[in-house]
Amino acid sequence: MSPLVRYEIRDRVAVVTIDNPPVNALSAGVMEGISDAVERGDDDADADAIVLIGAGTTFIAGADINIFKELKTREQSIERSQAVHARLKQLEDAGKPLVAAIHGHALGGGLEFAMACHYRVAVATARVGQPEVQLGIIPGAGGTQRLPRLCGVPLALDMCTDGKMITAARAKQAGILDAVIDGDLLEGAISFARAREVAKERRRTRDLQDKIRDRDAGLAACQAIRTRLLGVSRGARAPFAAVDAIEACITLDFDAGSRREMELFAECVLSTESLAMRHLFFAEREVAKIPDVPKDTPARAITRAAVVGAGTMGGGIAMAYANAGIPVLLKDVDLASLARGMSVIRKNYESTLSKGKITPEALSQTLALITPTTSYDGFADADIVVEAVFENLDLKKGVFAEIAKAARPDAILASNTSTLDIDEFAAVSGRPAQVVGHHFFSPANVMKLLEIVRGRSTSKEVVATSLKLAKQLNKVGVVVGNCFGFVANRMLAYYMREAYLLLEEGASVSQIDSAIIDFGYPVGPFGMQDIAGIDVGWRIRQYLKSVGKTRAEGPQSAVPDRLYEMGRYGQKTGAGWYRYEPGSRTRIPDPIVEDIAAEEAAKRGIIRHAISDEDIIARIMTALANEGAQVLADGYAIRASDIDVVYVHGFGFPRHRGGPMFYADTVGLRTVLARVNEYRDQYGDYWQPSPLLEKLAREGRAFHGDTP
Ligand code: T1G
Ligand code: NAD
Repeated sequence: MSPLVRYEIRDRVAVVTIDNPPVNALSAGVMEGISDAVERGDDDADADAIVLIGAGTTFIAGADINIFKELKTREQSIERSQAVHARLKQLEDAGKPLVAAIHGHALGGGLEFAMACHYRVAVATARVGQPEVQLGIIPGAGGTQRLPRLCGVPLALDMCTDGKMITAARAKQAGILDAVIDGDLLEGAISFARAREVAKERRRTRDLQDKIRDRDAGLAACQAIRTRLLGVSRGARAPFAAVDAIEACITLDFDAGSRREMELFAECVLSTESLAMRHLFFAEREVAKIPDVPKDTPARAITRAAVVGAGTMGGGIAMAYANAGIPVLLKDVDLASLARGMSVIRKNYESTLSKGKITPEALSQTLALITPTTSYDGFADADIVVEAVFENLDLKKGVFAEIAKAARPDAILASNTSTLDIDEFAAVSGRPAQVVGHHFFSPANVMKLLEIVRGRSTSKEVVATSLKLAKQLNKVGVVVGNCFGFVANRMLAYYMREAYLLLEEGASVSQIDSAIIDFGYPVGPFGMQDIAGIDVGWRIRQYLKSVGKTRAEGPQSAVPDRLYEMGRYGQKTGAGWYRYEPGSRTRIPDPIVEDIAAEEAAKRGIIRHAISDEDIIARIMTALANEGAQVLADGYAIRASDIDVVYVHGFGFPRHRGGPMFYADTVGLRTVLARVNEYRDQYGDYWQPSPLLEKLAREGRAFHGDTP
């Protein structure tokens, strides 16, 4: 018997317990251990039924994701799938009632094992799901064949294409679960199993037909979801493969459908898309591991907050706190600015309400957690104060001096600055250990990324508290160093430089944005700047000019400054790189911008020419990777994978491409280096390869260890 699977008899029921911490993943030996134990229970004269349960906090969180990197060929993958399918059939063929008892999560292979059992019971807090598409694969252990048989085609399609978990109540209602247990799960499962034994009931999921019988309705549901996916998958293949597999469940018998699933699984698991998404799965867990901040570093509880500046960001940040149930003061200079800020907040909540994503009661309760104010009264009760006023060094230093007086001595003082030096604020605060950057991304109540900017004196407790707070705010916290623009905006400067120059050289605003959207981003560089505000970038450039710096080496396009001077700040002024009808966020190309680009190109003696989408992507992604390498070499990011997490959660870099550093690895660093050198020769010395890029390319290595 595998040490990861225990066997005992309780009340004439064989209890098979999976014990593979932390999440009972189906690592090597676990699957074998389960089927051996079930076989033993089937033969055990002291057992009338069998219960499968997980030790610790969860049932089974699925296959061990680490295993997939061992799969190198289609044949190897199919062979492995055939072995898994055979084990699940063996479970299904057990002679005694076999009941899965679920707590925590039954995900992926975990739910597939449960569906191969005759019955499934769970506690009310359990969650079940097929999240495989979030790893660029599809269910590979019969999930696309058994799930529709239990809950019908439409729900199976939703679960296998969005990968989201559903509650036990929903799963019971849908027929995935047979009972929700109040009280002790094991006791409940044992009495459930015994009752089945008495009734001589044993139900094989693969024999069920009722919910897949209506072939036309099933096929129609598949077509409908394919159409919907076209609008949201952003180029990812796995969701469509999941639909193909479920379609096979409708059109073929169980064995042929399973075979089709194995083939589609093999295609997905060997894809770069899946490599990229598995890379991100682990990268998103690595970001919380800070080499010099041990896991047991005390993190303080954040129960009350205050935000200074009720503009685009301050308002969103206050919403993020309120959404997490944390009361927050929101201060601005005067009532007019405050009213403007609060009306944007109210409008955002009303739009969420109109989408049915919040109830009227929850809306008013959440909104009530935000207290607008024009004074610092009450700031002494806050565990954290976040500054989000205009991007101006002197203004922010003044505000930091004020909040340092108003806030409790142990309160954390955070700045949402996009680019400025955190140590400057620490110096005026009189408590540098409490000062940290909390760089949210616009819209702050939506974007998942929180760049945690560590100043020279920021304490480990403040770093640990910031990481814990990020989770509390449902954000992904990434600890970065304190350089100009930190990680996200420092690299963004090169992304935008190339976008501006490509525009001057002949590509249009919408061509560049569509190329980036086809690559998989939700919005292109110009559409994004219209959301964030062209004025924010202008303020940063003004500050840099005042200190004799630029954001990125090389030619500085004057187009964005000219738009600023025309009062075109983007969505907030109805025009920016695009035009917007009043009250609409639909981007309308504006020839005025193209004319300005042509004028500026002429001033710089540029002969405008047609540019391909491939060249646009190559230029922009090469600029990102090269500067990313420099950020790593300078030590402002702990790992290359942290940069990937920053770009996926901060700017919507497509998950199925893994992030800018992972994507560069898939292109090959020798190719990336060759491009940097080619661009230097073609466009100028401002293109300089990062020494780290040169070194890794020379050694045939990648940013993430061995080449993917
Ligand atoms: N394989 C390997 N390691 C895993 C793992 C898995 N499936 N799930 C979690 N871990 C590790 C994780 O890296 C972390 O490690 C630790 O466990 C705690 O995780 C055949 C093909 C269950 C909701 O996609 O969604 O089944 O960082 O920090 O926040 O059809 O983990 O501590 O070293 O995330 O409490 C499908 C993945 C697999 C579920 C718990 N299953 N896991 O969240 O803890 S494919 C999934 C999760 C499959 C079949 C197919 C979450 C969780 P470390 P954590 P958490
Ligand atoms: P904004 O212009 O929309 O809002 C700034 C607000 O600060 C205004 O309401 C203003 O009245 C208020 N303010 C100014 N001085 C103040 C003071 N002394 N006390 C209280 N309130 C004061 O700007 P924004 O886009 O919200 O940017 C705010 C900060 O967030 C900047 O540092 C910016 O760089 C940073 N940031 C912006 C974005 C973005 O996409 N807009 C993203 C991340 C970070």
